[in-house]
Amino acid sequence: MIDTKQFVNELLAKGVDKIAGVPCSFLGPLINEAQNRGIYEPFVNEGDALAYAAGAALAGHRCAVVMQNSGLSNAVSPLTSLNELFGLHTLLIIGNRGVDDEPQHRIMAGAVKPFLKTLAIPYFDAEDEGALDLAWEQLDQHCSALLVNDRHTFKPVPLKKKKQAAEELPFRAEILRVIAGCAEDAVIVTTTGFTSREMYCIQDRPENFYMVGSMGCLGSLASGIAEYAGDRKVIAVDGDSACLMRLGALYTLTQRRPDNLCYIVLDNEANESTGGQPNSLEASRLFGVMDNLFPTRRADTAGEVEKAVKEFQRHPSYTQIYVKIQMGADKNLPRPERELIWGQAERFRKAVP
Ligand SMILES: Cc1ncc(C[n+]2csc(CCOP(=O)(O)OP(=O)(O)O)c2C)c(N)n1
Repeated sequence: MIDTKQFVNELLAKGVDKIAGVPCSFLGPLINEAQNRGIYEPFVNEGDALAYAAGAALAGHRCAVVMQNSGLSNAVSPLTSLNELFGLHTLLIIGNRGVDDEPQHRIMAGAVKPFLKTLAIPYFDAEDEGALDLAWEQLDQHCSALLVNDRHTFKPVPLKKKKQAAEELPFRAEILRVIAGCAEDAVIVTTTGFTSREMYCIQDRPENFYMVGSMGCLGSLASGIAEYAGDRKVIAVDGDSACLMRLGALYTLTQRRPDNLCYIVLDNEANESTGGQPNSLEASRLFGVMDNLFPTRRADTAGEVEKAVKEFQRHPSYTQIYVKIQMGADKNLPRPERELIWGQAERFRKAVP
């Protein structure tokens, strides 16, 4: 186990000013420690964090970038054609979710090391003796990576300034319950993390599709289903961080705006599924962004969500709903079984011809 405070002290001593990135639950303590010290820079996409680090390097400063191995794919373009190309070498700290972990991590978990090798990015297992020093030495020549292979690698650090729970806001599960209750035969697609896990617990059915990986792709996935599934209505439930990760997809979605699609964003201003890390420096402006792209219904209670979804069911036309929620989920929230995830595309296709 790595002493998280000492690790951050060592980073600072080496000249790192900031730790930028997108969270992974394996990196929770490290991000908490950085946030407690005011040196965490939240980004909504791993590639953006790398580009920021490149900018900092151009200005003579150094940032480390944190990400999950699933986020490496978002990071490849700036990693190879910005940070590496121009010698703006950056230390990556990668939460390396494992092969035997949840199904969505299997391929990337096995691919990370060969992939980094192909890119000529040296990597080190974070818990190995002297790993940080070795990775740091490489920065003269390359970007380099520390792989964090376990959720217990970093010693836990509590977050000092937890956000105040806004008691009047609904919880995610309350909203999902009303959506499930008025879905009728509509398809329900849910985003990465707690949203899919909660929907699975509330009401599992073959017409549900749990998009457990590919964070940020829900709107495009839902649009593909809606446009090819005839009159079948589609209700998509996204998270704010996931929506922000590929905000460009929302632009396209609002241009396509299939009549049979209702796209709902639940905004808790955080990455709750990986530990509640913030996704922005200030209060969310996502409603304004959504509303600018397409007139968006703001629903403040479960009852208002129900009303809006029922209206969509009665008179299908592209509908966008924004719901401000508070963080909070069952500590022992089950996950859909692996067999279900492996087989869910087949199950869905049979149920939604
Ligand atoms: C590309 C990528 N980066 C990071 C992750 C790790 N991750 C899984 S869920 C999640 C947070 C999602 O936040 P949000 O969409 O706001 O939903 P919430 O968890 O708050 O319900 C993150 C960062 C991931 N799965 N994929």
